[in-house]
Amino acid sequence: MRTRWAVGWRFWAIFSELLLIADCRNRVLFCPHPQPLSHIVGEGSRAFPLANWRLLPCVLAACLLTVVLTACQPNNASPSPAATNPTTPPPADQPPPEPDIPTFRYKIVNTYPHDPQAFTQGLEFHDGDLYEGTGLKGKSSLRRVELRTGRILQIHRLPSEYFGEGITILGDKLYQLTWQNGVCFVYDRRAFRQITQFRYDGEGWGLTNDGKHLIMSDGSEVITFRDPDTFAEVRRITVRAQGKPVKNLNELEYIEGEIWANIWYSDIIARIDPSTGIVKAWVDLEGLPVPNRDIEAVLNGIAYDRQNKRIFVTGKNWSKLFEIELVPPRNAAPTQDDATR
Ligand SMILES: [Ca+2]
Repeated sequence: MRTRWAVGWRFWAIFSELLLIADCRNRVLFCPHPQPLSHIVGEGSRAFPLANWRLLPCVLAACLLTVVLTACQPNNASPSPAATNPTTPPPADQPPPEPDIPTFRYKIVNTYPHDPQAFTQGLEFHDGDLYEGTGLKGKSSLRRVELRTGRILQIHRLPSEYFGEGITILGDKLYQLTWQNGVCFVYDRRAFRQITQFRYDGEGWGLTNDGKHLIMSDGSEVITFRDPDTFAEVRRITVRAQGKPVKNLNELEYIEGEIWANIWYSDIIARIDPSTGIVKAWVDLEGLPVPNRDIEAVLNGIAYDRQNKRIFVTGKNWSKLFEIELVPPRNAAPTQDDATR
């Protein structure tokens, strides 16, 4: 605004000077322009404005020019507030693009027998034995199994209305989800005696723990962390790979700071960052030698022996259970898998 006034004032000064020049040429008094100004104001001018109407077009042109230039003058001297104090926030920091997700393969280290009648929904290794939860109404159970022989050492059968799902051991307690019954049973780990039970909304699929919280899947891309004393949800993550949700997360295992999750109806395990939900790697178990495998006999069991860093996998009604080592993809950077091989 100040610049516009300055421009207007400048042209008003020129206009006034023209008046003065005209007056000078007529009165020759106090004239600041000793040279002839006929080229500016014209020959034979007289006292302006009333004395010399021939100067009128020039004056009007000067006024018009003043208005036009004032209107068009860029207001450089008074930058808009937006220029000095931008109200538009800078672009939010974009998360760095996720690198390509490496896919690990596997090597079979050992093969063990597995009950082909076990519709496996949960698997865990603890103190030298396997613990297994099985599903289907009327066939659901909780088992302790000898690894080497596959022999059932201890079993608790669920009432026929319950469809058993994932299991996990935390402290002296063993937790078992149900699929659509909305009930989590809590047992004494040694006696398989029920201590209590919790209710929850939605479906129960996989269960594991990080030593502090229960970690639960429900078939979606969401994993919830729950208080082991109340089963209340503490936090949740949404599992994504390259920005896209990964659904059908099923049986879970917590391995060296990662959540491993079977993806239902596939031979793929997602290795998930528990703080962000981002899939850090895949494990492709295609080709495991499972005889008589029908469409429902999907991969659905991961167990980890923390003391000896052994990984076990099996599936629904599989007659075998495999101990595997991971085989990294070519050019893969060294990872913690070196510790689990
Ligand atoms: Ca497991």
